[in-house]
Parts: sequence; C-alpha cells; structure tokens
Amino acid sequence: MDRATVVDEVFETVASTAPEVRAALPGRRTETEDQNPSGELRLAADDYADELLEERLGAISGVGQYASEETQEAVDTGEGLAVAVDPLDGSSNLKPNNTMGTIVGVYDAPLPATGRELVGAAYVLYGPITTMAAAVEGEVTEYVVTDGEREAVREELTLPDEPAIYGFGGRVPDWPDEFAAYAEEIESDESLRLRYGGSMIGDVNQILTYGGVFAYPALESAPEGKLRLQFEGNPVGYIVEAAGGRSSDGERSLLDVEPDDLHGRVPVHVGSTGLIDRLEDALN
Ligand code: AFP
Repeated sequence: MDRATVVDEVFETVASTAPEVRAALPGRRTETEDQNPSGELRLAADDYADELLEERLGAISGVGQYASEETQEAVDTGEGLAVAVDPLDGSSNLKPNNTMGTIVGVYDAPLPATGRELVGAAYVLYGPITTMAAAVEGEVTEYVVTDGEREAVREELTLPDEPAIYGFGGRVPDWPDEFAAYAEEIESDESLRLRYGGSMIGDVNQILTYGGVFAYPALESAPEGKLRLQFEGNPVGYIVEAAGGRSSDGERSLLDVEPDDLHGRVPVHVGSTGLIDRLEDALN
C-alpha cells in the first residue's frame, strides 16, 4: 500500500476501535497494580485500549512498528511506518466522567523519531459525542465517529483568527518565573478565558475550536514537563501546526525536538501563533 493509504488505514482503524474503547470505559475504572514506563498507575481501561490498538494497528500491511505510552518497548510488526499511540489520554478523567482521548502519530522512521518524520497524526475525543481530528499533508479534518464510521464535519480546519481560551497544567507555585510572568500576561487579557480539563486532548480540541493556548510547561520540579514527546507532544504539535497554529517546547517547534528516548518528556505549548510567539519571547 502507498504511504497515504497506510496513514488513512491507521486513522480508519483507530476510529473503528473507538466504540469498543468507549464501551469498555464504565467497567474499567479500576487501577491496576502496574505502572506504565512513565511511572503512572495503569487503569484496566488503559490496558484494554492498548491491547486492542496493538493488535489492530500492528496487523495493517505497511505498519512495521507499534509503540505505546503504556509499554516500555516498541513492537516490530513487519515492514513500514511506525505508529506511536497514547491509548487513553486523560485516563485520570475516567473516574469523574470527564473527557478522554486516544492519540496516534504515524512516523516514516523508526521510533523514537523527531516530529518532522510524522506523515500523519490524529486523536479521538471521547466527549459528549465521539469525534476525530486528523492531520495529513498539512490539512486537518474533523470527523464525527458513529459506530466506528467517520463522517467529515469540518474540512481544512484552521484555528480562529482571534484566540479565546487558555489552559495551563502543573501547579502554579511550580511554574518557573518566566512562565508565571507569561501566564499572568495571558490571565490579564480580558479576551481570554480559562479552560483546563485535565485531559490534553479535551483541552487541545477546545484550542482548535476557539483558538488560544494550551500548555503543560516545564516545572521547577520537572524541567522536562509531564507530557511525552513521541505520543503526545509531536502528534498534537503536528495537528495544531497543520491547522495554522504553532507548537513549542519553549524555544522551537515541538517537531524539531530531538528525542532522547521513546518515553522522553517535553514541555508542551500549542495554540494560536501570536500567543506561542509571545511565550517564546517570555521564556528566552
Ligand atoms: P493521565 O492520562 O494520567 O490522566 O494524564 C493526562 C495527561 O497526560 C494529559 O492528558 C493532561 O493534559 C495532563 O496529563 C494533566 O496533568 P495534571 O493532572 O497534572 O493536570
């Protein structure tokens, strides 16, 4: 299969798996004893989504590697593109019945790879309805996913010209002074309102819809931030940049960050270009 067909097959497979992931959530809110490679407790729901997606994405002809936020090593599945998956982003939102997502990045290089090797990225948002945002060849399409079938509802999706919301993760006392000063500037802007839901996909989807800035910044206690480059930063950076916005680790596009290992973390800032430009000015 040609590369574009494989990428679409990956998106189709993630969309078709979404109803089973969503249906399994109510019965899998329990924490397991296991920790993922990032040291976070895995929910039964994380395990279930990961097993389904590894089996189905790994079976696609043209997918040669499967890596997940939930498992230490990437798995060889033949020849071809590499997929990096966060099976259930925001799983701590399951207990309070808040938004969650599934993220997939499709790299034309062995993992770990820079975001410049991405040839597609998508996320499923488990909200009041199930939607998918998918970026390929510089264009973002939003789909409603019904019974695993995608229906395009917004094509050539771009961020609105005027930003409207912001959301910053981490504890305020743990923000470095430069980020705290930037946050204060944003908070004092009367045209921007706070929206932070604890699941990056839910928060980023609001940025795609309303414009603004989402950040999980470097913290004094965690200079690399919390989010993983391969599974969260790169795919979301790729999608937001394809929608006409920007991404940054504080100095450069997330897509230019050299990975040190498969589960390496990175400060993530994504959103409207002007707000990310101002962030980089504030941090440097
Ligand atoms: P979980 O998957 O453990 O809920 O973490 C979600 C996440 O990786 C990302 O989706 C959120 O933006 C961020 O963590 C929330 O982190 P805080 O709980 O520290 O706000």
